[in-house]
Parts: sequence; structure tokens; C-alpha cells
Amino acid sequence: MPAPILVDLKFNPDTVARILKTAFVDRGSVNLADPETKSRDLSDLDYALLWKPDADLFSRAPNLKVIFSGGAGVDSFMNLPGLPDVPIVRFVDHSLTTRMSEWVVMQCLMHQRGQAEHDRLQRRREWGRDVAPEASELTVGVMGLGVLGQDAVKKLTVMGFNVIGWSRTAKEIDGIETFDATGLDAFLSKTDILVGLLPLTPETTGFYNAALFSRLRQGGALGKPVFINAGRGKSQVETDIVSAIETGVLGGASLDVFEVEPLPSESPLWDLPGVFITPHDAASSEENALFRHVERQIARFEQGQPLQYVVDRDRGY
Ligand code: NDP
Ligand code: OXD
Repeated sequence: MPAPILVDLKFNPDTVARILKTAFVDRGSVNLADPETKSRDLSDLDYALLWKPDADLFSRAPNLKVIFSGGAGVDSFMNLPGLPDVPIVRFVDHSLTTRMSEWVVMQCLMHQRGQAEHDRLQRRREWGRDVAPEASELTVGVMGLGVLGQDAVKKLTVMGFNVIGWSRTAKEIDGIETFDATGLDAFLSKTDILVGLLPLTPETTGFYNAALFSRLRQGGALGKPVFINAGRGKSQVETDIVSAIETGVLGGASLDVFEVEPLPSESPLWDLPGVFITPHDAASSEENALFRHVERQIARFEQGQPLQYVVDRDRGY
């Protein structure tokens, strides 16, 4: 029998344990959330499936051949000591992508249609009608044109938004104006609603800050630009978001990710008008789909076929 899969997923432990019962039937799993595994020797294990793993994971499991991320992002373990030089496979999944696009489209529509103000008036039992701009009057600028960014762009376009995109390397996407890293200023100056779908790397840490917000278009159909982020919280400077909203540089924000998660209860973001907060669940990994994906990739690896969705170690995503 092949060695079991090492699982260290800081998801809902009951759900992981329940779904693991029917996954990896040919090899089983060692679930580090199970107290019985605390002192188990992990040196015989070939594959690990990780999301926010323990800091000593790689010293306990020094002979891994492939690392699987429990999500699309890999930042939760890229800087852990002892990360071995083996392929890292991230989670790319149709359902995850679809759910992210749903979240992005919903947030853009909430700002376009003035939902924060409608919510406020509803609480006061006031009948305050409004004429919102049409989607086509607004330019949504999507930062990150990878798996998630490209799907979001497509669906925003279907809703009628004028969509533009920005990524490190140039992209050609039908019907969309795109910018590479050198076109940042031009991209920002056209953007009314900025959507962040970037991975966390040294280059994107602290990237969404006061200087960047001040380069977004002022005076578009919403009056002030809006910032939406579902990439990673450490890419945003939250004190800058708060002051940009308080001083009118930004008209609102939608945030799914935060510098510290869960977002501390004392954060001023909770109460800021025009800010929508979701608890990093824009596109959570679904365990059944995740385990099937890992099974498929292991089968490929063991049959000598190339792994899919492998992270470029130099780029960090
Ligand atoms: P991809 O790797 O497919 O795409 C990343 C995109 O970001 C690429 O277009 C890449 O450019 C661009 N990029 C990376 N670094 C830079 C940079 N320094 N400057 C400009 N562009 C850059 O990732 P996904 O689309 O699958 O996922 C994106 C991120 O979304 C994940 O890393 C994760 O952090 C987050 N996420 C959040 C979830 C949530 O629930 N909130 C769920 C899933 C993911 P290029 O194309 O040139 O390489
Ligand atoms: C991911 C996430 O990276 O859920 O998949 O944040």
C-alpha cells in the first residue's frame, strides 16, 4: 500500500475529518488535526496537502515529493523554514473560480447600485429612491489576469461593465483593454472600481496603499473610486483604506481578505460607511473537489505525466 497523504488543512476540522473518510481510499491519510498523529514520524510520507500548516511541518516531513496547496494561493507556506525544492501544486477548480466571479460581480453591482445607502435607509424605514448609473458608465479595473481575474473579467463584461485589466506580463483578452506592469498609471487613471485578484508575493505586499488609491480616477459616474479586494489582505494597507474613505479619496470598499484574519473586532473597517466585509469566503475551497484534484494530480505524477497548476518558485505564485 502506498504511503498515506499528509493533511494539514486549517479549514473546518470536522468537515475535513468527515470528508477524508471517503477520500484517498487507495492510500489513506494522516490528518494532523487528529491528536493521535501528534508524535507520528512523518518521514515516510511523499505528498502533503497544506493550508496554513504548522511551522515545523517541513522538518517533521523532510522527504516530500510534491506539495499540494489547499487553496489557489500558496503564500501560507512559501516562507516556512525547510520548504523543500519539490513541485508545489495549487488548487485550480471550476467551482472555486465561479464562486469568486460571483463575489466580484456582486460587489461591483452593490457599489454601482448604491446598496450601502439602500441598507442604511431601510434600517430607518425610509423610502429613498435613487437612479444608479448603468454598468456601462463605469470602468472596472481588474488587477491580476490569472485564472480568477480572467473569469471575473468575462462575467463583468456580460453584466455590461467596461472592463480593463492589469497583470505583470502582457495579456490579450478579446474585447478588453489590458496593461502590463509598465502600464500601471494609465490603468489606474481609467479605473472607477478597482478589483484586486493578485497573489501575495514580496512585490504585492502593501501594494494597495494611499499612493495607489490617489491615482484612481476621481469624478467618474460614482463620483469617487471604489476598492475591492479578494486577493490577499497583506497586499492592502488597511490604515490607508480607512483614511482614503474618511477623506473621500475612495467612495467605498469591499474586502474579503485582511492583514490579520479574523479581522479584529476593534478594526475601524467594520463600521465605515460604504464598506462591505466578508470573512475570507469569497471562494473557499470545497473539500470533495480539493481531494479529487489531489488524487488526479498524484495519478498523473505516478504515471509520469506532468503535474498541472505548478507554482513558479521564482515568481512566488
Ligand atoms: P494566478 O496565478 O492564476 O494569477 C495571478 C495573476 O496575478 C496573474 O495574472 C499574474 O500576472 C498577476 N500578478 C502576480 N504578481 C503580479 C505583480 N507583481 N504585478 C502584476 N501582476 C501580478 O492566480 P489566481 O487567479 O488563481 O488567484 C489569485 C489569488 O487570489 C490567489 O493567489 C489568492 O491569493 C487569491 N484567492 C482568494 C480567494 C478568496 O476566497 N478570497 C480564493 C482563491 C484565491 P501574470 O499573468 O503576468 O503572471
Ligand atoms: C485560496 C483562498 O487561496 O481561499 O484559495 O484564499
